[in-house]
This record gives sequence, structure tokens and C-alpha cells, in this order.
Amino acid sequence: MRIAVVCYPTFGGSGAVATELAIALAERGHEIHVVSYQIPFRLDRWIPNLTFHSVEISDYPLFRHHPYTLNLTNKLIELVDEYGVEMIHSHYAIPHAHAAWMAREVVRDRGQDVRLACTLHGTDITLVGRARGFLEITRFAIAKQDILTTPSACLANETAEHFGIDVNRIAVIPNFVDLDRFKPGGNEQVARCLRKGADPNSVILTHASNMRPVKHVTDVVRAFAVVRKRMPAVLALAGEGPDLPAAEELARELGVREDLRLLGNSERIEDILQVSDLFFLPSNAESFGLAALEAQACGVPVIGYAAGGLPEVVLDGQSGYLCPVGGDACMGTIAANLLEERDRYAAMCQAARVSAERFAPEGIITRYEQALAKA
Ligand code: GMT
Repeated sequence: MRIAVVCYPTFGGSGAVATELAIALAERGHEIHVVSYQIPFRLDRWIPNLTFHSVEISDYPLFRHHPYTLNLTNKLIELVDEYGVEMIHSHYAIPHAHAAWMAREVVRDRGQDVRLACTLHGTDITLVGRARGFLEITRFAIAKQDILTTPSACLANETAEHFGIDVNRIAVIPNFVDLDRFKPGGNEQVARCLRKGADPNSVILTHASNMRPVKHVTDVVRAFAVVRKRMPAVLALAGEGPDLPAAEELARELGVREDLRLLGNSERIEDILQVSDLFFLPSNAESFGLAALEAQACGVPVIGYAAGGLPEVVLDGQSGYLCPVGGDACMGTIAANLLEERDRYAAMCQAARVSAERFAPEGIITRYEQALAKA
């Protein structure tokens, strides 16, 4: 197949999944054209059969906001013309599914055709797409796709409920993890850097995200403060986003600021996960939780909230624990208890890796390949 893969390039799950899927499909012999406004962060190697196309963004003094969707649409039309692209696979509906639909209208007007697939990733359905300013056009663009996929059954149900899509039209294809890259192990030097200035026996607790409100990063800090009262510990926060300053301020108020490690966006998140003792993901709506899967693959139990698709990824009581949304004290107590019971903790680390093995790439890529071929 000749496929245009449209995605966000920045740190975040949808861009990571889109890029890794694009690479895997190219390695299976498909001709892949990745389209975005900059090279996606996980597109870090040269792959035969895979070409990156940058969307040039038009600037003109009249435009208060750049009409990116139109530039993207134009690029997709060009790809159909120049490379004979047969399928546009959008990752994250807004505005990719809309641009794909417009591109198809244009090529159909010329007597050509292209098929449309869209993987809905999360807030395109649970938050942004449901906002009044996007709802109607998102409902339309989603309905026009030949195939829809979601990474969890939970997100498929939410799409059906809020966008009036027949749930049988949605293929649930979970995200996957490179089990050779994300594996137990760890570099002592990384651990030493994270513990610098703290007790050398500190446990390392980690959270990685785009620090948006949905991630409840202040709940991570509150849970950490509970653990910190019972044992030496540092909290590694990987990623950047709007709620980071509030998290830092709260850490100051709770007297744990000196135990916080603000790591920014990291291209090698596995280095941090591998030396972590526990991973926190207390989102109130998480369609899947790729970061939780990557942590488990590194043998790190996950403690989070029982919301969205996370229970499909983290097996409560086996590969981690899921507390009710808002239960930051619950997370902290469970974490501290677990870390104090070394045998139970060791068993859970092993179970975390086994849980992640359910999401090995091979079979999941095949499911995508089959779904795209059928569209
Ligand atoms: O939906 C978002 O907020 C962004 C999106 C992204 O681009 O990072 O994250 C979503 O997609 C990931 C990949 O499928 C999932 O692992 C995340 O759970 C999901 N985020 C949310 O649902 C909040």
C-alpha cells in the first residue's frame, strides 16, 4: 500500500504511535509518506520506503492564525498526484481527519480517489473534539472515514456515545511497545544523577506526560509527599506543559521541592523509566496510557487512577494499582506500602513486564495492516 501518515510531531503518544507504526509498515514493504509540520520526535533513523514531507505553513499579514489545515490538505493532494498515495491514515482527528476528507473531495473532483483511515487517540474524542467549537465538524470528519481505530475499547465506546458512530465500525487496536528498547535494566549513572543531592538510597518515583490538566500532575506531587514522609525518595517529572509550574509550587508548599527532578522532554525516556521504582499516571481520562505501557515494559509497576482505558493496560493488583480518581493519598499510601514489602514489590515488577508483553508489536502491526487493507 502507498500510505500517507498524518500526525503531530511533538512529544506525545499519538505522534509516537504514528511514527513507530509508519516505520514498521515501511519495514514490511509498504510505501510510507509521513506528513507533519516538522520531523516527528521518534523518526530518528533512515528507513527505506519511508519519506518525510514537511507541510509548509503559509504566512501572510492578513492571517491572524495560520490556516494549517489548508496547507496540510494541499500537501495531501500533492502526495496523491505525485506518488499515487492510496490511503491517508490520520492520527488524532483534529484537524487531520478534516484535511484528509477535504483532500479526498478535491481528488474525487478530478476523477481520482483515496481511502481514509483515522486513529482516534484520546482528547480528540474525550475533550477537544467534544468542545462546542469543534463538535459538529469533528463528528462529520470522523463519519466520513472509511475506517476508524481506537487504542482501547473504552475510547471506542466513548466515540460511539458522543459522536453517534456505530461501535462496530471502530476497530480496537491497542498501542504497542518495543520490548527490546523498553526492557528492565538500567544505567546506574542515570540513577546517581537523579539521586544527586538526596539520600543515595532514595527510591525513584516517576511521572512522564505533557503536564496538561487531564494528567493531574499535582496529584502526583501529593502522592509523592505521602511516600516521602515514610522513606527517602525523589520524584522525576519528565515532560513539559502548562501544569508544571503549579506542581513545582505545590512541592514547595509540601516541603518536597528539593526532592523533585524536573527533566523536561527526553528523547530517551527509557533511560529514566528503567531506573524508576514506580510510575504514577493519575489521569482522569486516559484513552490508553502509552507511558504506562512503556513503564511496565521496563518492569516498573504503575500506580494511577481507574479511569478511561488505563484498566485495559494496567492490571489492577497485578502490574500496578488503580485508585479512584482524586485518590492522591490512596496512591501515596499504596506506593509506600508496596515499596516496603520487597517480595510483593519484586513480584509486581515481574508481572509488569509480563503485562506489557501483551502489547508486543508484531501482532498489533498485522492488525493495523489488515484493517487498512480492508478499508
Ligand atoms: O489525546 C491527547 O491528549 C494527546 C495524545 C497524544 O498525542 O499524546 O494522547 C493520547 O494518545 C496516546 C496514544 O494513543 C494515548 O496513549 C494517551 O492515553 C492519549 N491521551 C489521553 O487520552 C489523555
